[in-house]
Amino acid sequence: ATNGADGRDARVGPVTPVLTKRWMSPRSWTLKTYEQLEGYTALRKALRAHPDQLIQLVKDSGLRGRGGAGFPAGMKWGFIPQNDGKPHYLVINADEGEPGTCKDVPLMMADPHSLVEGVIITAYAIRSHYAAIYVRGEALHCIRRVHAAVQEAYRAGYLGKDILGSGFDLDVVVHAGAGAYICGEETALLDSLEGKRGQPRLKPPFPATAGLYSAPTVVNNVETIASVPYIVNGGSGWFRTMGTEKSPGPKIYSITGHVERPGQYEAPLGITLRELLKLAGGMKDNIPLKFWTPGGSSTPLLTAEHLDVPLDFEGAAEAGSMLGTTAIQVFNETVSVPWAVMKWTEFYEHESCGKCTPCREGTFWLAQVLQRMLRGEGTPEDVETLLDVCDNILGRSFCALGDGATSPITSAIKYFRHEFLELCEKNQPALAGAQS
Ligand code: L3W
Ligand code: SF4
Repeated sequence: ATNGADGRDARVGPVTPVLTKRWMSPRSWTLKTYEQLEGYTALRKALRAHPDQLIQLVKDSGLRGRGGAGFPAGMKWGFIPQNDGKPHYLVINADEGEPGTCKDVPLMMADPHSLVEGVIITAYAIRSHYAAIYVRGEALHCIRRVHAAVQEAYRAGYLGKDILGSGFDLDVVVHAGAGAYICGEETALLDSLEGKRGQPRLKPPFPATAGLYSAPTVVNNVETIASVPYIVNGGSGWFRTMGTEKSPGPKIYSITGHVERPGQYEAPLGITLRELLKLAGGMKDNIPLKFWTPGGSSTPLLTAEHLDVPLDFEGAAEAGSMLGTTAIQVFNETVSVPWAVMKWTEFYEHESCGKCTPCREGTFWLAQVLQRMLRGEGTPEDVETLLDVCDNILGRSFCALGDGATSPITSAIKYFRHEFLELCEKNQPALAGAQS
């Protein structure tokens, strides 16, 4: 497929599985299957290279962080001081908790060794001898699976002392989170790993300068690190044949909601929702699309007008949203927008860590006002109140959670103000959202 919408970039490329290519193989999560399907060949190649060459390779590939922000991975690795004789850490953010996001857990369930191999190569590149994989606590099945893969890798000599006779040592621990969304924020995650209550730290300093135990630390998302072995084997040029100039490579889009076949769909960055819907079997029961999120509830929602937006970092931003985690949540015409927004807001109210006032108090009041509207007790002024509270959160909160909480509300009012006003004018309890 090509994005084809505006001819902006013809390099989106074919929908050829890369990250998901082993997912349908029998017992794809085992070391045996992984090794039969090129597993750990990239590690052997990487250990023969100089760490700096690997950092340059990832820089050249243009790989950008797959956790939401799209920061260039190679540049992040390059921030780690080299040959300083001090500890460096690699931490994998596997705390997948963004509403609608379901791509890292499936990846770890289906192909955990691609993550483990990526971890070893990355640790070698940044000269770290200790890595932690911080997995979302609710995903117990996933914690067990990644832990089993790490144990297999130890037994096979891919982890531990003198890996494959290279002289490089690495220990990896799998750490279970305790169910807080905020621990997906990288510095809260680091505090949690250190045994403290998970709350965001002031940035800068960024983790690359002062991270785990104040040592230089690379924090990367699961999908980012699982992409690394393919780049080592395929080369940066091959990686750049997929996706767009500024957002190269393949991506796992998770599609939930009113489509015929919800699930994970791998495609080059820059694919459009129109094309993804074809892969997902179209809209469920042919009921038309009303609104959707490109990357979880923290990314401003879009409408049926945006079906041809290229889903890469630039395309989503130009459309007034964000690529985020590529968690596409699709809602059809049966869904009340204010109802969906209220559910998301209740989530942010619950998950606000309470450290800063705009988010702690603001998310509480946003939920109160939305609940009042949905009970049929709102007034038209409540719409302005919502926008005013959002204005006092956005850019005034300590971390991205506060900003993210405003996205569904401000974007919903931008496109569907009439629905909020109608609710207030009818003054009767609204129907809960979709029936299915
Ligand atoms: C060194 C600098 N490092 C930036 C690093 C920084 C981080 C990365 C991106 O938020 C987004 C958020 C959510 N020197 C640096 C530097 N870095 N400048 O680059 O940093 P940043 O601050 O742009 O973003 P972030 O704090 O990582 C992530 C959005 O993703 N999101 C949420 C996703 C949720 C999950 C989950 O559930 N686990 O991923 C969805 O859209 O709103 O905007 O590593 O250290 N000068
Ligand atoms: Fe905590 Fe919210 Fe403030 Fe982030 S914005 S530090 S989640 S209270």
